[in-house]
Amino acid sequence: MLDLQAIRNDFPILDQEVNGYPLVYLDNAASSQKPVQVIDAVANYYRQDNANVHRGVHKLSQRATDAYEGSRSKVRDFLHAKSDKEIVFVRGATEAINLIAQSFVRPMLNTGDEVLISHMEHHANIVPWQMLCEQTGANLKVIPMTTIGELDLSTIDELLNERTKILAVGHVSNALGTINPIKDMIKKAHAKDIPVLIDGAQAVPHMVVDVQDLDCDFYVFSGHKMFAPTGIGALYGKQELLEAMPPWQGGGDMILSVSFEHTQYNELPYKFEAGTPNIAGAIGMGTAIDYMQGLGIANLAQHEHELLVAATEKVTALEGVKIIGTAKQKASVLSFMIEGVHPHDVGTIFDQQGVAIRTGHHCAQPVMQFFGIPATARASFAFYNTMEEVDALVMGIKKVQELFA
Ligand code: C6P
Repeated sequence: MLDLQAIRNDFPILDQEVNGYPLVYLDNAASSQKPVQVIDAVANYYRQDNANVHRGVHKLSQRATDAYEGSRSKVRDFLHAKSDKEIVFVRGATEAINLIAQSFVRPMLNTGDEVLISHMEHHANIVPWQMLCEQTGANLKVIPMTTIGELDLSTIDELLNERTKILAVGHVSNALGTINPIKDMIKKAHAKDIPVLIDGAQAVPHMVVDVQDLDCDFYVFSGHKMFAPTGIGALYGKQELLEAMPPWQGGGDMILSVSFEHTQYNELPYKFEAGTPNIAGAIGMGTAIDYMQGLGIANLAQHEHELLVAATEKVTALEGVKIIGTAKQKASVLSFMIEGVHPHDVGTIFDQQGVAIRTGHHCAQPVMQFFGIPATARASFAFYNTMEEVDALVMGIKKVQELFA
């Protein structure tokens, strides 16, 4: 059992009123809130240790380097990766996907080759591949989706073929909440020697992830959705693949030696971390991992599951409301439409009652196109949410219906 009041006390931002109501924050899929432990870790770094990493012999630089590299080890442990060399700090999931597209996939793509994604991807896992296909003459292929928002894997054996150079798929859909059967998909792709990238942006805040058990080649996520600061995230890559890849960006710290004739690149993971990194962000992300692990990620997942089940039951029972995305396996996200009301109006009326949800296409326009809708209203839960907040969601819907009756 989680002590929710104690947990909520760790998140100072939750204790405020918005438009005269207690804030109900249900926009965690867009960005989660930060516990005081993370805020303090970032502040203390700037107060006590601030210096550049890997460069100075002086004490502050050593402390900054230790804290930064300590966070890398925490991410390695969090993902159950083999080695710190497999963890590259990036700005977030978006940057990690672009890095893999340009450094790993681009050199092996020829005209007529294929990149395979799914219909429920976030734009961050569509557009970099589309750009790559335009650059190389390759084709983007899409795994279809069913009307309940599950991947339709009936044609996966044909979609994974000798032309496929990578499968890039989301672990959890941000627009629908669907948990995809990525372990099976990875197995199928590997049977044909096709590497797999998993976009874990919506998974890591909600479940234990074990990249060795999944056997994925690459796994990416953003810190800000898992209680860490913005502007930091991680790319996991199997060491032998990262070793063989060229650097993506050039600059300081990613080199061993430079002359005008030749540059020798640094070893992993520094080869992929050109320039001064987001040191404070990495430290904050390590602290966020400590925080989640301290509470037990499985406990957090269980509580969120109960919130989602309760919210789904209550919203399903309402007349004139349709849930978009009713997959059997879901995490955190409840997307819905209220009959006769544009989702943006829903969001505005919710805000007037202090309830923060996201409305729009959620950077997943192909999902909206599939369902023939412009947008949805989306409530997304984190472990600090309560059953009372589920009730606030239901009340919010009723209020919208009253106003639009
Ligand atoms: N989704 C949402 O409201 P960045 O922007 O790099 O931190 O994360 C991009 C991203 C990639 N994949 C998935 C599955 C995501 O959900 C996101 C971000 C937010 O749903 C903001 S658009």
